[in-house]
Amino acid sequence: MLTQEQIDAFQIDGAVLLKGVFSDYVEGVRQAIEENKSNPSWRERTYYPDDGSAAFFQDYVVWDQFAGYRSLVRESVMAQLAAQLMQSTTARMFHDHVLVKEPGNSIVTPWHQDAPYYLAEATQTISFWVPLDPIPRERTIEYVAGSHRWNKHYRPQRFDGSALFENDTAEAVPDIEAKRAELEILGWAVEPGDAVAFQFGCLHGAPANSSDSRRRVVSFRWVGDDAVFADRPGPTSPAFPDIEFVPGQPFDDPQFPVLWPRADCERDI
Ligand SMILES: O=C(O)CCC(=O)C(=O)O
Repeated sequence: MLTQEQIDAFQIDGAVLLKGVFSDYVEGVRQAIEENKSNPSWRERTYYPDDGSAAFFQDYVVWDQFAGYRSLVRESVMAQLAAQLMQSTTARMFHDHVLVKEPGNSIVTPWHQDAPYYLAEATQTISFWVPLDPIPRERTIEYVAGSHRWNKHYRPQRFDGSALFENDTAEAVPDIEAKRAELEILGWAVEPGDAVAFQFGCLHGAPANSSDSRRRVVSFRWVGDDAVFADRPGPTSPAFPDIEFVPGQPFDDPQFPVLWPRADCERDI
């Protein structure tokens, strides 16, 4: 399904657009978002902007609780694409992140990397950022091409600008807006059911939703063969307080199932 150019783009740039790969799952995921908003998990973190503009709903680790998310994760080609793009023999589901910017929501997703605040550490990582609404180029997520290869873990902040870890001495994220002309910034207009696949270490950010349409997105995170438990300076985001782990040990827990190769793949041969 994937071309070598797409695999190379993911490996070299850290982000690649995949057109229409999940189109068959759009209605199910839209329905799951409504069910999820009515029944959020304990990890839900919705921002209500001070300026009174509409909410930015976020929830995490709900992929196996709502049928529309679950069928996309378990039944679509996502696990196989993850393995191919990561160049890994396995694809392990890590978690999901639901990101709904309601019409007019003024929150800009700041430039950041995901890797510094995750429970997993790996070179084989991938998120599929899956839009459920059309998003034009000027309002879509953007990436700094190649930044996953800078060998940096910048200091993580929450999307409201607050520090994620207390007393974190890591370097702050550079001022990407000021450096736009020097960097290669990637971003694509997207349609429901497209996906942008990107590495956990790739710097990314997204504009506010200045439109009168919703901007519904779910990101699905996966890791490959080389994932281990990470040592972070505080609780990770999302947090997994019930998991006892040893940093550096293989990233293995029933909450993170290996979905590629598929258990039923004999039937596909
Ligand atoms: O959609 C957004 O606003 C940000 C998404 C993001 O940071 C992610 O999926 O890691």
